[in-house]
Amino acid sequence: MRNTGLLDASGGWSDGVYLSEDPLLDAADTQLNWLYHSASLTPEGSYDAAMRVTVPSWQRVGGTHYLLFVADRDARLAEMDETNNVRAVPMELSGPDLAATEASASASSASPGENVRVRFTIVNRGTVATKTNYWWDAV
Ligand SMILES: [Ca+2]
Ligand SMILES: [Ca+2]
Repeated sequence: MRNTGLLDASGGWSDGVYLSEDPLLDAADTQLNWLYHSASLTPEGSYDAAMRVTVPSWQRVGGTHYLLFVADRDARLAEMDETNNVRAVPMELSGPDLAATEASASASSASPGENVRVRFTIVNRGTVATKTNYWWDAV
């Protein structure tokens, strides 16, 4: 993060890291972590920050997502320019992809109360294994 204004930035603010499906910060994005600053930052002063973030297990996967690095995430600091506070970095989110690939029934017609034997095949067409060992399929 860098202070490109003319005055010292002080008074405390926090930066955030968000996961987004687009490069813009909005209410749909998920905050992954944040960092509070209480030290002053002189003009052209900067600091490096490192943290660990976890992609939520319920996050929709597939396609390009973005990590959004947001200075002064809750706009506590009055700045010369409020439009340059977000840096978006693209990130591919991969996951499993269950697909029903084959299905058949022992009869093509049946009446109520009658038993029919059915078979089906589920394939993981995704790029990573499922994170859980159990789920329910239904016919
Ligand atoms: Ca967004
Ligand atoms: Ca700014």
